[in-house]
Amino acid sequence: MRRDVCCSGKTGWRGVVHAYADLIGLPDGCPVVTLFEGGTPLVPAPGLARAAGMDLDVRLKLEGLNPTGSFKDRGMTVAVSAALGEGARLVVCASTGNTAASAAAFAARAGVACAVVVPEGKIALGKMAQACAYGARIVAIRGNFDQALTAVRAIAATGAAALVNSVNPWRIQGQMTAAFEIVDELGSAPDWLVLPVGNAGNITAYWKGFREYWAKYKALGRNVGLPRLGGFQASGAAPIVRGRPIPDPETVATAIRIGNPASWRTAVAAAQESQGFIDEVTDEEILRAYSLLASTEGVFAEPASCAAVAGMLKMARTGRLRAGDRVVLVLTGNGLKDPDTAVAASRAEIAECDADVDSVARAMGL
Ligand code: AN7
Repeated sequence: MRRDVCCSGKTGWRGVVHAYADLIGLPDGCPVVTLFEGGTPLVPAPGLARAAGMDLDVRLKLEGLNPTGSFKDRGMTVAVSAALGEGARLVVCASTGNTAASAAAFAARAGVACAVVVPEGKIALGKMAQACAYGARIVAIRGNFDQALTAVRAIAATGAAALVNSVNPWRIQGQMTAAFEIVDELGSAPDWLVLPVGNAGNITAYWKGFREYWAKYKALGRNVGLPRLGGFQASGAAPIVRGRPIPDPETVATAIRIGNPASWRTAVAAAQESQGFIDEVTDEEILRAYSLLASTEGVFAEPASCAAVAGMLKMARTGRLRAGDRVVLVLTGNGLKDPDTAVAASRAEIAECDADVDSVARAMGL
């Protein structure tokens, strides 16, 4: 099915299930719970190419512009629709924050209950605010994401609730649509797709999406190509890079503070089959990229997303990129999700002054 609108032209856009129904494959008659997610812009980033010191065509896939501010909405519309179609009364997830916000929003819209299990004290403020506002039951465990996921998997296995983490295949079906949009917009796959890796569902979904689109167009006599995938973990939470689970993951990028990714195997396969790789960036590199992105491109993405920006700069430094390469960076979450890190990482000085015109002018440096 061809989409009837361009993905950055919002007129008539009704979300990813309507746009890509044939490829997502929800059963006929399944209710569609949508907030008109997806259709996010692909914005050129010449300042990042300059920072990389190379002639690159860098584009930013702004997933932070989804309805709850992250890419999770693409998969959640499908997973919650399927759960509703199967008669679920309760959806549950483990989360570092964004999955919880998205699940809570779509559950509210579907009229089903939602419980989210999060690591206590390690959720960015905006994400917690969302889960509260959407009315989810919030369970904060004294433990990490991996332990939260183990708990909700066991609970869902009893049949008490529908699990909407990315181990639910409907999540992957929805998240594939970001790959479709990129190919629709560019006319072919980019040379590289660079993204953060946490629980590893998204890199799995992108690779499945690029492959399915390639096959679909091949059958029509057109080769849209395949990208190489560059996945980046945070150094303190880099189990795939180390080749073993990390029992106590730690990183400023709390979204990807995950020590034993559920989709580990499919993430490694995606990197290998695409002739790409999974590597790491340090918290220092992530925070430097975070400031650079906002101050040079005017794009505010949360720290985990900036692992992709830091990763692209590392790729340029280490000779992985060639002049002329077209590189898409997936900015998975909105910067407003984590205001505490924004304020802490900023060197901005706030000039306080009296309210008269002269004082204001002086404070402005005039
Ligand atoms: C902004 O919300 O795992 O590799 O529980 O929020 O598909 O896990 C979030 C993950 C990247 C990593 N960027 O994606 C959760 C959760 C942001 C994220 C990732 C997440 P995956």
